[in-house]
Amino acid sequence: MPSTVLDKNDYQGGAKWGKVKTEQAKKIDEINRDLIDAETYKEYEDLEERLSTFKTQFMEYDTDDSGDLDPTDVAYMLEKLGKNKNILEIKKMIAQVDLDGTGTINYHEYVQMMLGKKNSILRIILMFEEKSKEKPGPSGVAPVKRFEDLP
Ligand SMILES: [Ca+2]
Repeated sequence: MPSTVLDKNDYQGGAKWGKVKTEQAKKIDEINRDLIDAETYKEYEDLEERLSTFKTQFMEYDTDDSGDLDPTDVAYMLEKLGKNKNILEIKKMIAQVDLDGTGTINYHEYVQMMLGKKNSILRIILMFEEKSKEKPGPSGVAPVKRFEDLP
């Protein structure tokens, strides 16, 4: 029987995986603190809350903890939001927010995408998702969201 090989594709847990996740969280916390200090987005009164949401989202979608959202991560994200896109569409979406041209979205670019002036398809999809979470509808019947209506 072959011995268990621990490589970077083993995401099933364990101390190693936990450590990477913790490091990522720390890094993002630092960036968030800097962003709050820098006052770049001071027009957002609830900036701290927003950044904390972005952190959770980003870490959830960064499935391999690389610190960047690559096309695979974005495909996963869109799938979770109920929007399946092909790789070409995904690459186009990334290109809209990929400021340094790496073909991936780092945390800075993610925040810029969500809070910056420029609009993008990904931002619209994510904003839409956030809104639908905000109001669950006390009567139990939430309005039907039509993802097909999005670009
Ligand atoms: Ca990038």
